[in-house]
Amino acid sequence: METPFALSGKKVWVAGHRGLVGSAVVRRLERENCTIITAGRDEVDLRRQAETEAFVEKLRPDVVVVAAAKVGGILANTQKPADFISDNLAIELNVINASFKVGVSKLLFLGSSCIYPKMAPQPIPESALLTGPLEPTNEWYAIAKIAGIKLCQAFRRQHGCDYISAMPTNLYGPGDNFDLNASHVLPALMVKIHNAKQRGDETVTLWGTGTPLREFLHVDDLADALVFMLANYSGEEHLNVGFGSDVSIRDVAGMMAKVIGYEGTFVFDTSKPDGTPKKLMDSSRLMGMGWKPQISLEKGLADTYRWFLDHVEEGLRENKA
Ligand code: GFB
Repeated sequence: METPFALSGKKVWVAGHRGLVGSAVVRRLERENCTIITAGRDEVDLRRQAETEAFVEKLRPDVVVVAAAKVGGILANTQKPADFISDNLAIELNVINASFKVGVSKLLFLGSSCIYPKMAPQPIPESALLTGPLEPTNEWYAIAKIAGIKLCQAFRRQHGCDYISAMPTNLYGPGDNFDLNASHVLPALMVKIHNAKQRGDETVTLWGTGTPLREFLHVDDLADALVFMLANYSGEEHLNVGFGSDVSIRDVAGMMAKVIGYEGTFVFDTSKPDGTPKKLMDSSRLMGMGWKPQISLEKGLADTYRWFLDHVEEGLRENKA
């Protein structure tokens, strides 16, 4: 296992290329001299072992980025615990086993900051994994992601595979899910505030108390970190990928209102869950290796809103017409 690892000339399979993370990884890899392999769910259902193995056997990638996952915000996680644990366990097990069978030389598994205990020390170091009880709203998803980290570690120990894991903080950016029942907070705020402005509503209702703190990273920064890790990291421990500072839900809603040009106020529906009070990650290991995020939250929100207007809002208007 040598670092740096050269992507040049390699066949790189981005599993989950239509998602927020996968599509950003594809955009970023287009700047590398590699061949990108993708397959939609219509071609291969990664929850099915035989289909996954047949696909990997046929295309024989050199490198795999496991960005395929069942993801969602706080409500979706609470409402569909079986889907979140079962789909994610199946996808990661099938992709990792199939990759091993064809001798993939580097694999990068993606987890999430919710793998850490609810009351982890802040900022959360990688070593906080499995030191306490999880946040109940997303423990099903978290357990599946912890199993993914352990799968990579086990293949490393038993077979010497160069499989690594990245744990991103809360992400946002172009290609996000804007469905209010399933989305994370930032796309939800964008839709709610945008609609309120269009309709001339004086208030927007947010979930919870508005006091939880979240760390937000633009997905293009994440994609850059992942390519950096593929090239420069080969270790058993997962690496945190964060922005470095957090913001309350109330404050980020204010930032979003500014971007959209909305002047109304926010009300809080405290019958909806807050989730974990704070989850700022300690990303000093990765940053110490030389990677840094480039996109400020202000700029990232403005760019994402432009993308939303061009892609999502336009589609909604056409559907209504
Ligand atoms: O982004 P989010 O759904 O997930 O919610 P988590 C973050 C915070 O925003 C919570 C509040 O305190 C929500 O109550 N919030 C306010 C809203 N208004 C809204 C709204 O309209 N929609 C949404 N979705 N939230 C996720 C996990 O937790 O973190 C995932 O569920 C994943 O599994 C992800 O790990 C990184 O940050 O609480």
